[in-house]
Amino acid sequence: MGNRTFAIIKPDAVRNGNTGKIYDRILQADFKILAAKLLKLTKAQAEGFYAVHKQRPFYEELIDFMSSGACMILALEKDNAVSSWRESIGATNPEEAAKGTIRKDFATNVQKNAVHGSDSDENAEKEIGFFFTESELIANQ
Ligand code: IDP
Ligand code: MG
Repeated sequence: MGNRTFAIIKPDAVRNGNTGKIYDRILQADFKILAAKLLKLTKAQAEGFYAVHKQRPFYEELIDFMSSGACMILALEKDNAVSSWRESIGATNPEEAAKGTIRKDFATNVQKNAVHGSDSDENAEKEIGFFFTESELIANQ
């Protein structure tokens, strides 16, 4: 069993029809999908998930955006899953994201940046636990 990370295909990417293409990137990078759920976040869920950013100037707009439409939420497994997924998605701002990264190819701007990725093993476990029960991680059983 490898490490786990948490990913979201954000509302901009789902709306633009990029879910399948982003799934391909996930599978091409050898991640195992432990669980996946299509979910429209409530404002309260988005606020809870991004509570760490509460003081940032973009927080309110981020909550509105993240609760504006369906998200595909995913628990992923791979050796060094957190750093490997961060490498696959690229920098927060797509203008700074490396060539071939998901954000470079699918993001609209720094807010509507197509995907989320956990930033540490500790946060990955917290984020997976925020949206999934252990028994929902069915590929793990
Ligand atoms: P990350 O998603 O690359 O880890 P964070 O700094 O954790 O980046 O920010 C969380 C999310 O908040 C980003 O993915 C993006 O959607 C949004 N965000 C970050 N910085 C800005 C900004 O300067 N303006 C608007 N939205 C931002
Ligand atoms: Mg972050």
